[in-house]
Amino acid sequence: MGFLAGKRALITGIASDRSIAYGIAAAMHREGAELAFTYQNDKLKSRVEKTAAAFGSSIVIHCDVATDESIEAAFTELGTHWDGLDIVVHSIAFAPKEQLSGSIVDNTTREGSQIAHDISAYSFLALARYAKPMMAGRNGSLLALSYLGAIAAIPNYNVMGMAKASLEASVRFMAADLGPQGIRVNAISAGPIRTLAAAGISGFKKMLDFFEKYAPLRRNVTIEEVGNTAAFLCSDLASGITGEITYVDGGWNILG
Ligand code: 0WD
Repeated sequence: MGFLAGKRALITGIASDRSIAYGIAAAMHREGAELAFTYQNDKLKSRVEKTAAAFGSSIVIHCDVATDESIEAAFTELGTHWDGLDIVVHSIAFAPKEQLSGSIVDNTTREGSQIAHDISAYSFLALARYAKPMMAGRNGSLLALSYLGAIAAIPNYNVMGMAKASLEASVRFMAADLGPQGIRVNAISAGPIRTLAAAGISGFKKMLDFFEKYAPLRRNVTIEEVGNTAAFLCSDLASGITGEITYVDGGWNILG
């Protein structure tokens, strides 16, 4: 029996089978969790349906985290399938592409900053608010995905670094807020992985090469490795861990 047997997990942020959320879904499925999925728009619907089917799920729900209405409707729909929820995975980020290169001071617009923070940071808190009633009394777990740009000035990551810093602060505040109700809140800070979202960051290929050359493990990490860590953090094996940012980056963040 897997270590997530009996757990129900809602997975957001699948855009392809290269998505980090796909690796997380695979690991959670392997460990015995029941899964439900959200998709952002009609373009992604059939792809997410296929993924869901591959992991034995038929629960595929629309959720664009840009609006509270969409989030609320998604949890209402989830409630028609499940009477409780143990895990929510937030694997979502977005900033307009032109915000992710060059001078942060010259290029970051007020609107670009608002969008990046809204979709990439605030939405984690918004998901938690609507998930909370379904998670009551179940030792639930919320998980978000972050990146080193939250704490270091990585070239071109720019406004997304600001948003990830906000996301990591949210993890700590949410953990303090929800801990008394038995809900844990954590994030994984993953090393660079070639996904659709990553393609929007200029110089990304160079970053992958750099990691391979200099990270302590001398290679890049995989969505399977992030998935395994996510499964652990959201399981009862990690019952004493909350408010933490766990690095799955081949050790890159320890380098001076
Ligand atoms: O190197 C990487 N790929 C890293 C990614 C390193 C460290 C962290 N991360 C983070 C990302 O910042 C993000 O938070 O992992 C998370 C997942 O990213 P991913 O797996 O790299 O990217 P992708 O496969 O593109 O999935 C992200 C998805 C979106 O995909 P696209 O490419 O279509 O923008 O986030 C979803 C969307 O499906 N998304 C939304 N979902 C609901 N509502 C929204 C939205 N408004 N906006 C984007």
